[in-house]
This record gives sequence, structure tokens and C-alpha cells, in this order.
Amino acid sequence: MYHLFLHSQLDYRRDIMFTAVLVLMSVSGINGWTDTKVRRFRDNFLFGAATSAYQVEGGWDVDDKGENIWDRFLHEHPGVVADGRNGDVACDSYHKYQRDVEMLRELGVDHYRFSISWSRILPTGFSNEINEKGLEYYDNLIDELLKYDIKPMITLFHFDLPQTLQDLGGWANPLSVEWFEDYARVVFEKFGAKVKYWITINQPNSICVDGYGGIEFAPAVGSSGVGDYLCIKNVLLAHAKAYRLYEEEYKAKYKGSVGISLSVNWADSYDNKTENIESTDLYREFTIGLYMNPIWSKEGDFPAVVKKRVLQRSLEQGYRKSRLPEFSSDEIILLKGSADFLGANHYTTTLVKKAEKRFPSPSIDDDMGVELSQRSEWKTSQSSWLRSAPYGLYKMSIHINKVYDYPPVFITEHGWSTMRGLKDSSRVKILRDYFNALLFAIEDGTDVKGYTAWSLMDNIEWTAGSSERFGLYEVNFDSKEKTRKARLSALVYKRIIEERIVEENWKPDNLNISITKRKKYVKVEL
Ligand code: PNW
Repeated sequence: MYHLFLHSQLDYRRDIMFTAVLVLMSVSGINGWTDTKVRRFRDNFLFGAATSAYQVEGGWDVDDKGENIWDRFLHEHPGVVADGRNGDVACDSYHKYQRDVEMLRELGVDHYRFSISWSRILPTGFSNEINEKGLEYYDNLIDELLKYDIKPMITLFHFDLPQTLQDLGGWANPLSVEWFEDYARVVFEKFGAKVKYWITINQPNSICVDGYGGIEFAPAVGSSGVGDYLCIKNVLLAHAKAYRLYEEEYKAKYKGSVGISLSVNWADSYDNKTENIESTDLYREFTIGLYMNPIWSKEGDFPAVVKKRVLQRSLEQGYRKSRLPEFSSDEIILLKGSADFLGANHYTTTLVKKAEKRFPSPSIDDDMGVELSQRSEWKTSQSSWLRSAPYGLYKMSIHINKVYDYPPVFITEHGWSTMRGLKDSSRVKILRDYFNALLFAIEDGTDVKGYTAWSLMDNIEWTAGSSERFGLYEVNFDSKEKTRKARLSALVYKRIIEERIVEENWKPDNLNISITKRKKYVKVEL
């Protein structure tokens, strides 16, 4: 068994056997790993925690903040939120950021990933009017982090577009590319000297597929199979423009790095039938390739199979050209290589089968023609879409290495949802299992710079409100103070950060957490 785990980068057989071992282990419920080697996270591996502006800040209309699409969506449709709780107050981090930084110090993390609310600093959406009070909030937060040697990692856009810009079509309008670049310039100008890790945009697939194609996410446009593709093109170009802006005007001076966070869940074929294996390849191109190919592939552009498929369906449906818009040759060049690292948001794995039924058209579902499921043996969370399959993190990493030639990766999100309660043993198990899979991925050559837990604390889980809790800290939303308390997983995470290894049986004596001195680690060069 143990030769299986010897270091080799491209041993595909090993990859398959590894998967088989993990599947067997997860199916049979065996805990732990079959070899005895202790794998360590190297000293300069960065551990962090993440949140996003709408989900934690609150203060939705204070100090001249402008309205954004999530404010509007949940005010106009309160019924869409599972428990009716929206982001008006959320965790009140707008007023409680010092407590947030205290929690980060308790955990002993190296970095904090948070996002800036565009309409808080540019209330009109444009850079004609800069809200100093909004800037001051982020400046205070950044200074508080730096005071304790915690690196800020800023996401410029995490779903909350200014409503003024949505009124002009939002991400479906090609001018959104310029609007975003202007906004990015304001932020780089103000915070470039203090912040070295930047993420332009979080999860284009959620923004576009759920918000423009579907109606489950703000702005709920519902332009299925058309608006989603327009949005994807513009969001990717907006990312690239912001990347080039930093590269040309700030990089030499500030030496920071800029990436984009993509949803990179894994997808496996339901079984060994050729048609299902082919459908799985296609599904990966639609969910990973569509976003990665323009930036990381040698030839650039959307994946050829996706272009072919959407064109074919579009013509059959009577469109004169493909519903997937084209990139010009200049745009292809602009996008190629426009990231210093891949921000990987990885949560779960799905199984793919060729669809027997037809989907309403036009739609991405119809273009892909696949049916999705998950194994019933995989442990369930509080979110319907989220089951635990740690081997998927390993397989996703190997896939990306093979197809995109070992890009530098930062895990910018990974997490697990529970109900209320401090004894979150399911989250502890998932953390350990996924860390083990990550250590294997690193051993097999994946260039992972760091890991960011989603989330530092319970927050507004979009339309799930506070019914699905992702926090290492529990938040009491009913209290005026929005009191935060460490969960068991917070203590386990702290221990992993300290020891750099995963100890299957470690338990704290109690749930008290306190600030301890952090070791000094070597600076990471991305
Ligand atoms: C991410 N999926 O969304 C978002 O970036 C966060 O804002 C969110 O709170 C967090 O994950 C938890 O949901 C996702 O279906 C939404 O696999 C859906 C999926 C993954 C991530």
C-alpha cells in the first residue's frame, strides 16, 4: 500500500488508486489514512479565514453608503430568505471590526480575506463621488490587522453591485468592465501600499449563472442561456482590466499579487459508461474551463468544446449566432495570463450523468445536457448542495495541474455548514479530512500557497439567511451585540495552525480560546 504514497507528480495510476482508496475509506467510514507518514504544512504556508462585506458588515445605509443589489433584492423580496434575516445589520462588523480582528488573533491566522462594498466607497457606483467615511472603515480595519501582523487579503467584488449600475444593466452591460476598472483604481490608489494580496472578483459563476441566468441570486434577471453568458464575458474582462491596471501602475511599487476566486468544485462521472465520462468532461469545461481557460490556457479564450456546443444549440434554436459572446483577439490577449494565482473556492463534489430529460431552453443546463447527483454515503451538511467528499479536493488539484500546468493556488474558500451550536464535530471532521487531502495534493506537486477557511464567523448566507451556519465562531444574531463565540472547530483550526499537522484525536479541554503568541514565518513570494 505504502509505495502508493511515494512522491511522483504525474503518476496517473497512482491518482486513480488514491481515489479508490479515498472512496473506499469514505464509503466504509474508515477514519484516518493508510500510511503512517506525518505530513506537515511548511512554515510559510498561510492559514486564514474569510468573510464578505454584505454577509457580515451590516450598516447598510449608514455614513452615506449607497444601495447595492443585495440590499434591494432582500428588501423587495423578504420572502426569499429562509429565515427572513437579511444583511441590514448582519454581524454588525461595520461597528465590531475590532472584535473580528481579536478573533483572528485568537485563531492565530496569517491572513484575513474580506471584501470591500463597492457602494460603500462609491455611493453612485462611479468614481465621481468618493465616500471618505466608507474608506475610513476599511482603513481602520486594515490598520487593525497590520497592527497584529495579519495580512489583509481584499476581494474587490463579492456579489454586491451598486444598484445604480444594475439599473444600467449591471454585468450584462459591456461598460461594466470600465466601471469596475475605475472602482479598482480608487481602491488600489488608497490601499495599495498596505495590502499585498488582491482578489478581483469572487465566483463569476454565482454572479452570472445564479444572478443573471437564474432568479435565485440578486439581481435575479432570469435571462437563462443569454444573460448568464453576457455576464461571464464582461466579468472576466473586468477582472483582466483590473489585473492589468495593477500590473502597469502599482505592481513595481507595491509588489503585491492579484488573483481571481473561482468555484472549483470537483465533478466525477456517475459510473464508467463512456457517455457519462464524456458528459463529465463537458461539465468540467462548462464549470471550470469556461472561467479558467481564458486566463490559464496556452491558447486563451473560452474552451473550444463549450463554444462548439453553445453555437450548435443556438443555431438549432433559431439564433443567428452563438448565445456565448466571442472575445476579440485583443481581449484574448488581455485575459491570457491575467492572474498571479488561482483563488480556489472548493466545497464539494458532484456526480455527472448524461441527461435523459430535456431542460427548458435556452439555458446552460440545456447546453450541457447533464444530470447531477451526489453519493448518498457522503456526509450531509446544513446546505442541500454541500456533502463531504475530500478526495474531490485532491482530484480537482491534479486536474488543474494537468490541464493548466501547475498554477499557483490559494484556497480562498472552503467550509462546512451546520446549525447553531458550539460543538461542531462535523466541521472538525471535514476540516481534518480536507486538510489531509490538501496535504496529498501538495505532496503531488500542487503549488498551494495558503488556505482560507469560510468562514471566520456565521453570517448572512445569502437567501439562506442565518439558517446555514459556516462560522468557526458562532454569532448570536438575536443579541444586540451580535456576540461571537468560538466553536470547537476554531480551537482545532488554531491547533493545526500551531502544529502544522493534522492530529486526528486532539481535543481541547474546554471551549475557551485565547490569544497566544504566533510563530514568525517566512514571507511567501507568490
Ligand atoms: C460561496 N456550490 O458560495 C460564496 O463565495 C460565499 O459568499 C458563501 O457564503 C459560501 O460559498 C457558502 O455558500 C458558494 O453550490 C455557493 O457549490 C454555492 C456553492 C459553492 C459556493
